[in-house]
Amino acid sequence: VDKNSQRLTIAIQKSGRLSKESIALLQACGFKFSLHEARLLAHSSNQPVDLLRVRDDDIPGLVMDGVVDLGLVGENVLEEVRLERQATQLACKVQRLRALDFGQCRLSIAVPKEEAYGGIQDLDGKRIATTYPYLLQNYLQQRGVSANNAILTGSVEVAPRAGLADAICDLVSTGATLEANGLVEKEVIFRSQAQLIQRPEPLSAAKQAIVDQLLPRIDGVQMARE
Ligand code: PRT
Ligand code: ZN
Repeated sequence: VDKNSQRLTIAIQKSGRLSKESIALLQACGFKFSLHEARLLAHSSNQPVDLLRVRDDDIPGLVMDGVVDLGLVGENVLEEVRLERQATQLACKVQRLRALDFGQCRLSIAVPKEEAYGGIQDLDGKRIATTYPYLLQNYLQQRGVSANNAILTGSVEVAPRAGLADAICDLVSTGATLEANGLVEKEVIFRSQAQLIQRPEPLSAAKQAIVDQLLPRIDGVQMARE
């Protein structure tokens, strides 16, 4: 990515739960893209705009570092990366431009259904499997609970049954995954939806003009489908 380019660069998730709706929103705002499955970069044919398609976890850092101008990412990932970068003294500022009407979910703590649960203090000294260690730690610390974050990178929901953890902290939307794994949701620690974010430093006048045109269009598209 050329930082001096006059083309506005927008990072979106390459493939996953936010990809389709991210592209659909930008298309509804009038940007034309031809996407080639294998390519990282997609140029708009009718605007000086490029899409950078990456893993969602990389989007906040790319925006915070000013490598890209805008990003579409879940607030859960944004907040986790912000806390992580804050703790490691990396740049962690972004401008939040809009909350978007997709990607809704919550980050929750769940325990096996056969376990009695009287409140968060019951997790003191327990192992909790998660891929969101900073959000979890933040929540526990504020409540004076010192749990042992068991950081797993995948299949968090099977951790209790596999004897790897006492509880989990994972994203939930319908609750079907918890149910299928014999887990019950006990604490909602973070509510999330997709967000449009912008790098902290001001944009060039040319790029700012595109953003000024984009935002009312997003509002219009979202209002129309409310
Ligand atoms: O490859 P990459 O790193 O880009 O993708 P990823 O696998 O990390 O993310 P992906 O595509 O699964 O999710 C992207 C974003 O979508 C998340 O960061 C959230 O902001 C949002 N989102 C919304 C969700 C869900 N809903 C969701 N239900 N992300 C994940 N899930 C998973 C959850 O982890 C659990 O495994 O779905 C399962 C639970 O769903 P229910 O319906 O059974 O409750
Ligand atoms: Zn991810």
